[in-house]
Amino acid sequence: MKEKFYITTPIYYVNADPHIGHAYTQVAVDALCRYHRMLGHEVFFLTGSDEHGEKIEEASLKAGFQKGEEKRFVDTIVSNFKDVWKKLDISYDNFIRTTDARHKKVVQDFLRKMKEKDDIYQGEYNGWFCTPCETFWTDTQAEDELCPECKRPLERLKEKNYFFRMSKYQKWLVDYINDNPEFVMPDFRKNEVLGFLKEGLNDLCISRPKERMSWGIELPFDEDYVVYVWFDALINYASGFNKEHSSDKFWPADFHMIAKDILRHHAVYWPIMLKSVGMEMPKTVFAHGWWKMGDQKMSKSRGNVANPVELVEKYGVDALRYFLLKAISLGLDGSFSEDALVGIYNCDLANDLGNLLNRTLTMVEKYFDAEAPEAPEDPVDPEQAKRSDGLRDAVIKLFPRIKECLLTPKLLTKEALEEIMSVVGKANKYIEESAPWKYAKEDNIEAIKLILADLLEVLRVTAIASAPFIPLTAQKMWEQLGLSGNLVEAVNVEELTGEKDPLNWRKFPQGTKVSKGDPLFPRIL
Ligand code: ME8
Repeated sequence: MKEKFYITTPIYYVNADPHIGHAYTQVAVDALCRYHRMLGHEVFFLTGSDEHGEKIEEASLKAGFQKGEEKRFVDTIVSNFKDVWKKLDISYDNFIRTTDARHKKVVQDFLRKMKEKDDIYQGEYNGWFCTPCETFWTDTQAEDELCPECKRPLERLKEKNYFFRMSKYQKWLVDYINDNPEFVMPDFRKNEVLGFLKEGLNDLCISRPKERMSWGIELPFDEDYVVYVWFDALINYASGFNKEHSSDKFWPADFHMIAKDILRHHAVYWPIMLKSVGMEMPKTVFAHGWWKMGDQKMSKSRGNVANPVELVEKYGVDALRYFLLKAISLGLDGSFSEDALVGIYNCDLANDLGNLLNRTLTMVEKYFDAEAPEAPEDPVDPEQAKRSDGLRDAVIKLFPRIKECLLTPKLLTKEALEEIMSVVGKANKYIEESAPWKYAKEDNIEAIKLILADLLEVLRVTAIASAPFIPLTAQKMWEQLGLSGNLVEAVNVEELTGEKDPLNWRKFPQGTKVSKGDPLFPRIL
């Protein structure tokens, strides 16, 4: 049976268009999915939109829609989100909307089960609420009446509501997190969650009286209330995980990718909700860091955002994808600047990767009439043979290294790209040190054959290795190398995993006609 891999992104609030923070999560998950698909795994990639709650209701009114017309408002924003994901080449399998009828039914089923178990009761909520974060806070947490998360003013709420008995599960959750070290990643986030749990866990207010806020899913046991938006939203992972909605082979999720701002919801509320209804736990909740503008979090409601579509139009989709994944280690924060993007573009993509392809193919055209040469069997000269062996040693380690970076809950995407670029850098250095032009002057064609056979092999391996991250570029490389068909379909899984033949070397088909095209990444001046 094929190995399955079910991964999710947060479902984003559709109160404004996405910025590069959202693009970041999408691109990281997309790269990981593409890698798993190349390994032959059966992947299910779920993304979507979070459409209920006060924040959306407010945005709808602000955009000029009447009360009751929220669905029309969210429809416009959802279609913008889908357009942006298309421009970023995001290969999701399903886009769940919390206004979907099926989702509503699953949410109500969850609530019914919890109520039957006596995990839901009625009481009075008297505390603080942050509308931009859609989050409740206690008196001790709400220092100066400001949201501890976003530092904006809180609203005081005192009303009759329904509560979820989270406190009952506190000890269970602490034990679960301690017993499952890969449940919350990176490690330092796990400690944060355990620290939060130490403070004691309050029951969670999970309803809103309709007379105050009606844009939500009705409670199945009280028509005067709608469900708190987070309770509704988290259940998307259970309602949207199968295209046909008929089989549960993907459950539980292998990976919930989120950012650190919503860690508590995913590492505390969500597992307790699942425990309450008797469902299996997700394997890993991974919280990445924030993209900031200066020292402030980039945020839709603050409006201090960088627009991914404008960046794609200016620099190309793979330049943005590459930058997002290479600029910061997944898990840490980073400051966005267009200068940094241009810097990484020129250095890695134009000077190193694009240039390696271009100069290699130029030489294949010049010395071998564009036909890939065969490497000579006997060493041409000891120095050159040594250089060639050095390059081979770097190349054969590449796929195993990428596997170590990507098939771990540590998820080292930046480090995987560094591995690829290190091989590209070595190949460029190999050209400088081997100086094929000198061999040309000496008419030593065998030496040039060796150099170019090596370089073509590096480029073949590099194209495969970079396909999850920069898929369009990888395919363009493949085509310029003269390799036929779709790169992903041509990939040999055993080669990727190194299981049968760990020696990925000299697989480039000799005699292939290369066809140099436009530079992959023209230098930005
Ligand atoms: O929280 N840096 O939706 P949301 C990095 N609807 N990532 C960022 C980011 C930034 N500056 N800003 C946003 C919600 N993100 C809920 C989720 S899930 C059941 C419900 C990304 O629109 C990051 O993935 O505020 C973060 O977790 C998510 O967008 C929050 O999106």
